[in-house]
Amino acid sequence: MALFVRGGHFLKCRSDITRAVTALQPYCSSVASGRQRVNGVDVYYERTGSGNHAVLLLPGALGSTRTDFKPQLKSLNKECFTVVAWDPPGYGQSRPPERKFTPDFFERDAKDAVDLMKALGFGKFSLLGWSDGGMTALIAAAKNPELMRKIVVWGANAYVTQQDLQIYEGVRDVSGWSARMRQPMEEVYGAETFARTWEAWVDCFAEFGKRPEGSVCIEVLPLISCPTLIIHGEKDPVVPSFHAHFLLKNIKGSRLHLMPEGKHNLHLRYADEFNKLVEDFLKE
Ligand code: TYC
Repeated sequence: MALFVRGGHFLKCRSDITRAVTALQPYCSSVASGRQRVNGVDVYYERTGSGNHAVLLLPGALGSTRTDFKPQLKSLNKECFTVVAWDPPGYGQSRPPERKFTPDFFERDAKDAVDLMKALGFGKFSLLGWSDGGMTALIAAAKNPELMRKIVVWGANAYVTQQDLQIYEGVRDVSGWSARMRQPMEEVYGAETFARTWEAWVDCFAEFGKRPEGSVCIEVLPLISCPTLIIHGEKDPVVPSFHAHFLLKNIKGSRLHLMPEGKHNLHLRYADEFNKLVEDFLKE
């Protein structure tokens, strides 16, 4: 297994990781990056902190460590937590392979996410999932209760309605996106691959819409038994708030925190508030 520290330092074996990352903290960014073979794919991940509570950050659709989680990797408490962020297979720097949006892609991501954490040597861990990453986290938690400490999901939905599908159709053509939204993705994928992959994502959700109740993961929600925090931005234009209320109702013992000014990217726009909220929940 290889692990790279940003800044060019290369570490060969796992026994070196903790010591070397800790030693580098005073000199440079303490975020290390590495690759781990998971179910046939070289999965890219970043890692920071040395706390005994391990946490995996799961990005949104086509998202990646680099585009989605900078403020969390920078500022989540490094003494309490060991924070890992991954690029799911086919996203970001976990390419090749090319991303395939088969009907079971969330289940595959959930298995790969859990297998990554196991391969990195974590026994029990928490999941923090944004949007599509939230759905992946819900499925992973439902299927692996013995491995879960806690989960946090935000901007997530367990099913799609016709209203949701209309929203997705409205953003199918990425040439209509603002440069601010489009550029980071085009930097990761190149313009042509990004446009094509995004359309494939929209097509896949249109297929989910044909399932009973438009389910993405409704049936697994009752299997979630770990403490669950749902966060939702009340001004989220792409995932309406009723989705968060549905999750609250269908996940035992879960709680919902609404952010009145939050949109879909609330963890980036209100990073300090978000990080504090999540840390408090994870530490309880
Ligand atoms: N679940 C989607 C995601 O992971 C939600 C979304 C859809 C966000 C369309 C933005 O333009 C968008 N990102």
